[in-house]
Amino acid sequence: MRKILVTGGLGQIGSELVIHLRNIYGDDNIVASDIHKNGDESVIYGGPFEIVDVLDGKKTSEVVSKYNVDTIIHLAALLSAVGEKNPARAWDINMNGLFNMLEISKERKLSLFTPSSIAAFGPDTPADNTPQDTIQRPTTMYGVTKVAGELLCDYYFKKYGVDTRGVRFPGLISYQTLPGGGTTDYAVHIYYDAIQKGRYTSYIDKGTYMDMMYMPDALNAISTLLEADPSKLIHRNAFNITAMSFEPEQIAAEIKKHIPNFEMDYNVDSVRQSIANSWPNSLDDSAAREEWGWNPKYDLSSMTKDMLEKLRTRLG
Ligand code: AKB
Repeated sequence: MRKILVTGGLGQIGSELVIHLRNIYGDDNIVASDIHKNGDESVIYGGPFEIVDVLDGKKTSEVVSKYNVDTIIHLAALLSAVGEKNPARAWDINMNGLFNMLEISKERKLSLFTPSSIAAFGPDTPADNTPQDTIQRPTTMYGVTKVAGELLCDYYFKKYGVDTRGVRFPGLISYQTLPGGGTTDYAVHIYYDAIQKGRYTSYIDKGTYMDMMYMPDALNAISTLLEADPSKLIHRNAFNITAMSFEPEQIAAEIKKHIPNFEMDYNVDSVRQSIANSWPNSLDDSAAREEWGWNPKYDLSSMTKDMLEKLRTRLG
């Protein structure tokens, strides 16, 4: 049975991934961690939890040793929009945090999963059906750290045999924990505002397509790739994966099917719009499908139905 340390365990992905992994591997085998606690009643604290700053390699290594961890899932990172506000901090956390996790993995012979992103692509990348192996010249600091991270993970695999694996996540949509500081966050906020206000002002412009995915598919992607047969993996860092691609008008139209009075207008944010413009419209995820059986369950329609139901229950 694996013993997994999850960094960024209270973030948008981490808070749901920890529960998903505890259901698979057992509560005691998943050590959640984050830089600080966040809400005393969090269900995460039902199993092992440690305060871990990924910039502190020594402390992280002690936690790995304390729990006999054999796998790190490294999620702690700054996202695209917040990274543009503070590029130096994005570089520090995203690169030095990952470097520390790779060094610990090398020394202690651990496996390491860390996500890359559609942000690893840039304006020179073919925007439609973006291939697995293609031009990667991103124009955000977040994207730069994601490409460098992919290369670094490949380096540790080839040079030291560290079992590194990763996916390029699109925008992730979920109802438990809000994302913090991304460009794709509009596709989460729109559901909250639809229920609470019946209207939404989009900071992403009409006609801007980006890849997206519902959180249950993202969680399955991580647990499936983690257990995938290594002999079948031609790629490792990192696989294109996607579940849907849409623009704001399409998500609004889907919400209107459930909330007929819902209305949307636009107040475009130039920073996040230019980031979105530099990213692909839709990814080709055939390598992930072929090499480890990637097969998402949710499309825009089934996701919208589930999101609205779950959020109505949560928000009352
Ligand atoms: C962001 O918008 O920064 C993230 C991502 C696509 O990596 N959601």
